[in-house]
Amino acid sequence: MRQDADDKAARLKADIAARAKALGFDVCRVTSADAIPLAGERLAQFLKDGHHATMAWMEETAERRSDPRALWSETRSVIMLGMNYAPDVDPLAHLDHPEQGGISVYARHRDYHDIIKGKLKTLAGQIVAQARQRGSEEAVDVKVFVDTAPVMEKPLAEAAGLGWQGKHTNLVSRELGSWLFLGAIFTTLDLSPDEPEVDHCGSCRACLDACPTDAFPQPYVVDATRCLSYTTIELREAIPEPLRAAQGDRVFGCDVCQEVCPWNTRRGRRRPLDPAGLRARLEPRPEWRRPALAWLLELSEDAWRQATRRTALRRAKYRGLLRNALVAAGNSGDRSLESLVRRHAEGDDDLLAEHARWALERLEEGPR
Ligand code: B12
Ligand code: SF4
Ligand code: SF4
Repeated sequence: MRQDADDKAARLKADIAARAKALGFDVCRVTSADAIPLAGERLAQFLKDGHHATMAWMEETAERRSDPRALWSETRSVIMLGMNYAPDVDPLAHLDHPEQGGISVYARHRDYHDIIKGKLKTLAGQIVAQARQRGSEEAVDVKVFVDTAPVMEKPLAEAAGLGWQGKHTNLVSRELGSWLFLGAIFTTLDLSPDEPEVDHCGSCRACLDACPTDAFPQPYVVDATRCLSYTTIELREAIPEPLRAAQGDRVFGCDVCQEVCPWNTRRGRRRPLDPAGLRARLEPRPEWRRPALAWLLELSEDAWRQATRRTALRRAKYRGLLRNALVAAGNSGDRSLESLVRRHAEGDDDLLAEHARWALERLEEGPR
């Protein structure tokens, strides 16, 4: 009897994994709802240290974020999914083109939230339908999450064995590296948990040493107040002056700690071909591979709205992108940008004018 039940459970899990694969996920594993006992404590310390900067929503949702059962008390199992988005070109190739803006790999194509959420919903629907077909006595319920919900996706993914949280805090998979979007399905189903992954960073500290702003107060902890991903995407105010030079050419997000990680570079990782046409959906939009700073500095709000339609780039807002482009222009050493920068220095937006004045001074200092 017991053997029968175990066989059934194993078949169910294998079926979910096969469906996930068919939908374009590269990895799908399971953990239990109580699998991250340390995460809440560590989140509390992160918040206490002010590492969340102005992201007040992290503090407001801390309790629900710390434990899947606090978010949804009926959760029994958590299905964690990963989708590889490795760039198709060397992400470090941009270093020779300071007149162009750097856009993080994750934001160059259609918004991953939409792509992954759609696929999670499809998979969740299939799981419920399958349970019904099996004549499950209890109704099976599911909830899907990607990024924006109060869910600690990285610790859950580590517990499910998708990878481990590297010293840069991102989840690294031995097979796929860290260019991996994460998504979660919480369910009332009792699924047997997979083995967690262990840390494979060893003595490496490449990400810690390469961070341009020294944003790691200690390995495995990021201080968002110093992280360029935060300052260029989440921060709505002025970019702190001491971080501006270190921003380099970046106008949206930062990938340095991932670019240098040997688990991404050693084996020339590429996105595996997938059966669900994902490759086309994750194809970078040409205008966002390496946008010219001159183009960005002239972009009207309407043109920005058009160009960022259905991309994650919207998160920085129009003004944020211009602010970032002004900093990158200041760092470019390209004096042909001066007249465009000056227009912003003379404009009515105080935030942009101040960044433009900084950029002009930096350009006037000449080549570095
Ligand atoms: C808030 C947030 C940010 C913030 C804060 C970053 C951070 N590290 O927390 C900012 C805006 C800076 C950010 C940046 C980025 N983000 Co972000 N972000 C999130 C979000 C919404 C929540 C993360 C969170 O809970 N942070 C709170 C801290 C406390 O949690 P934590 O990082 O897991 O911290 C753990 C460690 O510090 C560890 N720890 C603490 N002390 C110690 C000590 C030891 C010894 C050990 C072993 C561990 C340890 O314990 C903590 C809990 O487990 C998640 C989505 C989600 N809902 O989970 C996406 C997410 C983490 N982001 C993602 C991405 C892609 C990025 C960027 C790469 C984007 C970019 N290119 O610009 C950068 C990477 C920067 C970096 N090095 O982290 C992906 C990561 C995918 C992956 N493979 O891991 C996620 C999962 C979104 C997604 N669904 O795909 N992000
Ligand atoms: S994303 Fe960039 S700034 Fe942020 S921690 Fe990584 S290397 Fe540092
Ligand atoms: S660069 Fe090194 S220390 Fe950082 S996550 Fe990768 S393996 Fe770990």
